[in-house]
Amino acid sequence: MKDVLRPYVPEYKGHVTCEDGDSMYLQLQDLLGDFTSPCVMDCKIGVRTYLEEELAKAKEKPKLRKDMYEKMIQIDPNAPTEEEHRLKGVTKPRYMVWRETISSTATLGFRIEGIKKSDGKSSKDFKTTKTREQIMQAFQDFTNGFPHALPKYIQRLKAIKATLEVSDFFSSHEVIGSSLLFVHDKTNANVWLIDFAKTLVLPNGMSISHSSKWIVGNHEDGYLIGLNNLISIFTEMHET
Ligand code: 4IP
Ligand code: ADP
Ligand code: MN
Repeated sequence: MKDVLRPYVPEYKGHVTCEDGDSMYLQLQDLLGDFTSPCVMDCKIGVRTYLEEELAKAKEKPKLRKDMYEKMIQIDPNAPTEEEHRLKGVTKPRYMVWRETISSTATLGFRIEGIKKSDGKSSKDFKTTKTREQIMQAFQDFTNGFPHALPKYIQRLKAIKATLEVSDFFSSHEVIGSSLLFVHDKTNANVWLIDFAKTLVLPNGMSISHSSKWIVGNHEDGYLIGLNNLISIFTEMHET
């Protein structure tokens, strides 16, 4: 709330303690509050979707995730190696990297997680939406019938980019698994940064570019790679 990014995130309304006395949750502004029958899209930003610490843990003590193996074979029965088939499990980084490469995350620095249209129909069926053309098709479908949305989205994404470039919060944090939430209705369109569960302060005063290649230990997240590609794709759609 103290950073220049404040206008681009939901307002923090404090912590609430649950009746059990043990758990707490954050209260945040409802970003859909000012919309009527909104269309909503969640895009997960960045080229990496897991923490370096999760990678270190998996290397030290590989824990096999049966649930992730199951999710993997549901999409592609040939994705696991022979050994993974035998063990009926994969490590978390193995699953997360696989998800990154079958989607647009690894190449474009973002992926579509889900879309809800104004009629209430929603889809999370974007796990293999990978190419620029496939993404553009999905964005076209999302904004179809709402011509004012494209220029508003482009303008807002550019403002987000300009603000990220001067944000102390952004330069001092790695932003993993965070999303941009796109919302439009008949009259309005807006984008916000959400989901900071895996946004961590960088170790000892370190700073990252958010745009150079990630190698183990450099903490780069590729956030600006994804944002630049989003701006480029929306701009191309608007011009054609
Ligand atoms: C999910 O995979 C998402 O990547 C989750 O991220 C992630 O939670 C889950 O890890 C992983 O299983 P699918 O989307 O393929 O189901 P998000 O919550 O942002 O959607 P984390 O907490 O790592 O981001 P596990 O370890 O929670 O299962
Ligand atoms: P997680 O990914 O851990 O489930 P998120 O913070 O990404 O948690 O929230 C999940 C979904 O909830 C988002 O995709 C979005 O649709 C919705 N959401 C999150 N925060 C808000 C908010 N402040 N206002 C309205 N909807 C929100
Ligand atoms: Mn999320």
